[in-house]
Amino acid sequence: MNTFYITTPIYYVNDVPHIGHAYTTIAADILARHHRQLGEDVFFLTGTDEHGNPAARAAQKRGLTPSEHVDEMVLKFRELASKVNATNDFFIRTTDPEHCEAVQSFIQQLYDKGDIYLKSYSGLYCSSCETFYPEKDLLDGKCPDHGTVPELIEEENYFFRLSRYQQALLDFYDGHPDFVKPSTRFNEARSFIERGLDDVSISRATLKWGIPIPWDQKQVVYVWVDALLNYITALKYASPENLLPRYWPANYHLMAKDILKFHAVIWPALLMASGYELPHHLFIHGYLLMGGQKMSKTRGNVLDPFEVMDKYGVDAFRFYCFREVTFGQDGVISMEGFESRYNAELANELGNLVSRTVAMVSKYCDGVVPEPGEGDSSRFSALVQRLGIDSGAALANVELTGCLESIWHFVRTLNKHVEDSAPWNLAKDEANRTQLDGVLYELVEGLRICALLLHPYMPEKTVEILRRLGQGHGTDDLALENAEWGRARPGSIVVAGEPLFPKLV
Ligand code: ME8
Repeated sequence: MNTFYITTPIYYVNDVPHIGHAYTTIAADILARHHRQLGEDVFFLTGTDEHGNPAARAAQKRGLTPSEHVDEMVLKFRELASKVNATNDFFIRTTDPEHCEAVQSFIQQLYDKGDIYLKSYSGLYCSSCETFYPEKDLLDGKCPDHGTVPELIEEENYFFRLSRYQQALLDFYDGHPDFVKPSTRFNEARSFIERGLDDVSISRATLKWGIPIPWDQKQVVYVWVDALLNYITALKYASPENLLPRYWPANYHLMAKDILKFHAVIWPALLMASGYELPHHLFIHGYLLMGGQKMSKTRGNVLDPFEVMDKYGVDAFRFYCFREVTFGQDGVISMEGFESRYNAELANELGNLVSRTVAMVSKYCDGVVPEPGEGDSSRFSALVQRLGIDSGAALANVELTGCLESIWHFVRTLNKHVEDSAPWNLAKDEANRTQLDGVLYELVEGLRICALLLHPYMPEKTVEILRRLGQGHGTDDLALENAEWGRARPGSIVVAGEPLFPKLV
């Protein structure tokens, strides 16, 4: 059986989660659900990055110990994952003792091998990014990401011989042109490596809140090394079985471009140094913007995902995020945009089509899904075959918006079919019976297929659509191999109900 291992970044717990975190988690969940529908053995990992400066500072501000602070904050991140209906197989915390031990043994191995050495260092450090910046990379002397002035830090640190892996990284990039997607990000990462790699500090001497360096307890492991390793350590203790041989290398690490460099340069070098295979792909998505600026905790322009989901429903939120902004690009989201798409597409085009279909089967067929009758099956069969190919290819390439676009095209085709065939006119004359049955079957069958394809995006509403259409909605029924024309069960009973997406006024 094919395996599919997908990860989100592990999120910082210096503040409560925001929509950007929900976005990446939902994207990973869509892919995890899709690969499960393909019958693959999926492992989906998310979690929290709990060590380092920002968490320690946030704790201090609140008059708590770092431990107390992170134990409280992690609840919000777990709540977010469950609120967005994420089907993650494990939730890693970098404060898990198993993770800490695995990190220590990983870096001990690199130290023993001579890939880590001690050096005095001074540099400009942005403690929000947890990274040193060469002066040339600053904008007006400020961090390009946070707009804050970095501090000058001088200390004796352990360094990882990143420079040693420059050529191996370039060779790897050349042999794996789809390692980083989209390709613009690949080029960005490759040219960064090509410009030359300096060794990187992998420990902090002034910070206490971290994993102690095993051979020098006065220092802690640099939070980024601690964090990146989660993708491997989690597999070792997520279950009693060591899952590493089963799922590593990861198929996709998802993230936004803010953390590309760590994943595209330091992570593969660390893996090479320790003899692990490299992940198959990194997929770098864009930023969700509100009013033209990246949302971030430091800037304070965040939108509360809990509030949005409470007000509009989880599935509508999941749908909107990937419908509105092309996955991979930056895009603006807004309440106005949400409400107009919700009404036009979810309430009218999808919800109303389900209601009308159920109402017509109730009225003209006593609620029983008719036999295919005399209809337009060959046209629909061809359309659905094409749709299956297009939507599958899009998701294989992580084009979450492209896939949704092709499904929505079909939703519109079905709406047009209702208008063109006008079942209410056919019903006026019993002579049109088989034709009427054909149209109603096509609507039920078309919607059943839409529900299967939309399932990763809207897991709850699509199950409800199948239930209303009298169609199977268990795990086996949701398998993508059933997204083939002609598998709807005639003779089953449709169920009327409240509007699936009540119109917003
Ligand atoms: O960077 N739009 O954690 P973090 C889209 N702990 N996605 C966004 C976003 C936005 N406006 N804002 C955040 C860290 N994200 C490290 C990661 S991984 C080994 C360690 C998402 O809490 C996006 O996935 O700052 C981004 O890469 C991530 O949250 C950063 O989360």
